[in-house]
Amino acid sequence: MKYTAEQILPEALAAWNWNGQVAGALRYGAGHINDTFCVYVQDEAGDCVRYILQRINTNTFTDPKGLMENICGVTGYLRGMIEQQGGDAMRETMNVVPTKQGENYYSDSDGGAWRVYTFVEGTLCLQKAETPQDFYESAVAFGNFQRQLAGYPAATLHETIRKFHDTVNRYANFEKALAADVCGRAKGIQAEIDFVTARKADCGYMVGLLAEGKLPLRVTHNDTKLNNILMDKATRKGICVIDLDTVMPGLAANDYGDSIRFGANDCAEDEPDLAKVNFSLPLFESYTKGFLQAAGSALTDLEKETLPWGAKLMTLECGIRFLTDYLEGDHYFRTHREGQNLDRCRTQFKLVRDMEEHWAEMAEIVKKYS
Ligand code: ADP
Ligand code: GN1
Ligand code: MG
Repeated sequence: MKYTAEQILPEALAAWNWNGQVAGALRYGAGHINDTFCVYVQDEAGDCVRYILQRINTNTFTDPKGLMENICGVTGYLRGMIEQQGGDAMRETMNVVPTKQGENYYSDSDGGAWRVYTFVEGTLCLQKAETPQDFYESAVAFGNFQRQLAGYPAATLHETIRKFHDTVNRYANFEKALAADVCGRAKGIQAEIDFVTARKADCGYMVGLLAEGKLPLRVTHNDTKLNNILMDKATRKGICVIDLDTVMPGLAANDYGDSIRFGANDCAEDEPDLAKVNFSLPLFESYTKGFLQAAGSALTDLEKETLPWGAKLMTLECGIRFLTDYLEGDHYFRTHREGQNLDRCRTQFKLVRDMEEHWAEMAEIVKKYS
């Protein structure tokens, strides 16, 4: 992809039959990977209808065809379940809008891939929980998502990013980036390097249990940030799980853990002032309660017992990924300022340290709701 998303946008817009006049398309959301736009269409009655148009990052997701097959498969399956239960499938799962050619995505002249979803109206997408109840509701939504997909034929899913949550592999990538030090940034980050190195053995804990056959592979979301849930504005319940690019077989504790990483604190992921970065046990408890209520009956004892490990390792892994990207010159995660990936890494490591200090309490809370 040579061009910016804005440069290709007119070509992409022309690939769909919009049900009216396109009034404009503006950047939307706060994702780190894809380019997201909101498209405003004026329909025959003069009303504005919104759509989500996204350029899939094909540097990250090299097989957009397989990825879209996953999304259509999973959302089709969920649609069946939602309808059976008398729900509204236009709001409770994503709906892909086909191109003029009837395809589920459009390949542009620059090697990019674009897709359109109907906009789920009447919802909120929070960057931070405003109350513990919000966080609880997001846990119920992610827990339900996992339970609903328990019967999905996992073998038909494409692995959209290989070794996505293989923490050992993430550690190895960090070591390679450190050895290469292409930007000469290693000299300023000795404390972070020491932090990671001291936790090398930890990186293998969950991967090891999986390899030994002690933990099962499940159909998981793999990117369970709070901003990947749409909440109903009126009821504030999590109604639609979005960002399904990384739905793949994975560990239940990783879905749980990635939510804790992002949401069990009251700071931004890239907060530069570490004094403001604190792991919150009350939020941890809210999420744990919701997740176990929704998905707990489907989990084994060891899956439940290792939930704190999921929280710690998803946080450590994400910090390692931010640090690796910083060393490599910020080519993976979208950045808006100098040093942003290093700030992101530091918040994650501070949270890991806090979790280590509260390890016994975390285990107690998980036990209470198991
Ligand atoms: P990324 O992979 O870059 O995080 P997402 O798929 O999460 O991209 O989309 C980015 C943002 O766009 C979301 O956080 C949400 O605010 C909004 N969004 C995505 N899909 C929809 C939808 N179908 N309806 C309403 N908002 C959406
Ligand atoms: C990315 O796409 P987005 O912003 O939802 C990343 C996640 C990270 C997250 C950190 C495909 O998620 O793995 O945890 O940033 N997604 C991918 O905020 O790498
Ligand atoms: Mg997202």
